[in-house]
Amino acid sequence: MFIKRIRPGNGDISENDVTPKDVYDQRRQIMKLGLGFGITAAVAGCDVMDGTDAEAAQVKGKLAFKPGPFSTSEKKTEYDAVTGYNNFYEFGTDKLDPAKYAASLNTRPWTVKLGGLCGKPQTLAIETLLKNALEERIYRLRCVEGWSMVIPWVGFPLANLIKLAEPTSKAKYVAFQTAEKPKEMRGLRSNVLDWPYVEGLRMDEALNPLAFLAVGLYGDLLPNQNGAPIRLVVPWKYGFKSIKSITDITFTERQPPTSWQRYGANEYGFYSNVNPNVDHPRWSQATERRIGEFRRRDTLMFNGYGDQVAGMYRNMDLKKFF
Ligand SMILES: Nc1nc2c(c(=O)[nH]1)N[C@H]1C(S)=C(S)[C@@H](COP(=O)(O)O)O[C@H]1N2
Ligand SMILES: [Mo]
Repeated sequence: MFIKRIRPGNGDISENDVTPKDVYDQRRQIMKLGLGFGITAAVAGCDVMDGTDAEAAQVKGKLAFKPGPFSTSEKKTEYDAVTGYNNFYEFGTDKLDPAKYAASLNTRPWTVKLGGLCGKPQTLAIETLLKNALEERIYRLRCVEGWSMVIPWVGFPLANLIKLAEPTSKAKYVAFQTAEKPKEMRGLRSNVLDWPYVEGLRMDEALNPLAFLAVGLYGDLLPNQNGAPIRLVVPWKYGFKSIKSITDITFTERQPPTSWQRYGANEYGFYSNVNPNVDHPRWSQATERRIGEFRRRDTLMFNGYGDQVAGMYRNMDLKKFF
């Protein structure tokens, strides 16, 4: 059986015999997530970890540091820049605000609720999700303001989580929501955006192996300013699609609203694919500044991930669906 193969040492006694039902169910969820995860890791030539205990031990200290299947060998952005220059409007609109103020967010306890059009709606504890984050993937994260970074994320494919919930055939989109905690998020006093922050992907985008949930960076847990305890990363889209501090993932039939579309639909579309040929109404998107570098670089179509993602947009006019 597959699960036994990736979990050597699993005895013949069913865990069901010795474990209370709720703990057993939670462990089964861990194993299911771990199974999908193990397959991805195996493709990358990594060893496959035990589904539970070894991972739990690792999460306490450093998260595993393994290159994932889509890692780049580009020079990484300095840790201090990755964690000191951020956008997270729940803590203010200045790029230095999140590092200053995000410590007030309490990320334990934390759950992520999977719901909407799916056969297995469920709420997962953050601990369950952390135990499955054994893969390092280094991606460029592009932001609409024309800056980019190379970040050694720790995370796992979003598809693994989606498959757990078994979305129905009616589910065409995935909606994401950030925590809304006014006492812990000083930025919520301002109405610069509608709260909570929301985002969305089409189902095929969400299932693309490049889309992932990050729980750490540089081998450690995510700092709050980078979206602790769990955030989305969509490497071929502008930075704002990568929603932080997620509490809800909901499967929908209709295209869900996004915070930046609500802010200005003529400026920010639903798709927001990195596209040097489609300018933002107020600025060119042809070049970007890699944080830590002086000279601007040409921005690459789909942030350089065209081989993985261009097929999803083959019949779409990307000037119209921007
Ligand atoms: N909840 C939430 N998620 C968010 C944002 C935000 O303000 N709130 N900002 C977005 C924008 S505009 C960018 S560019 C990226 C920045 O991610 P980083 O700070 O990890 O580089 O987060 C995105 N996710
Ligand atoms: Mo952004």
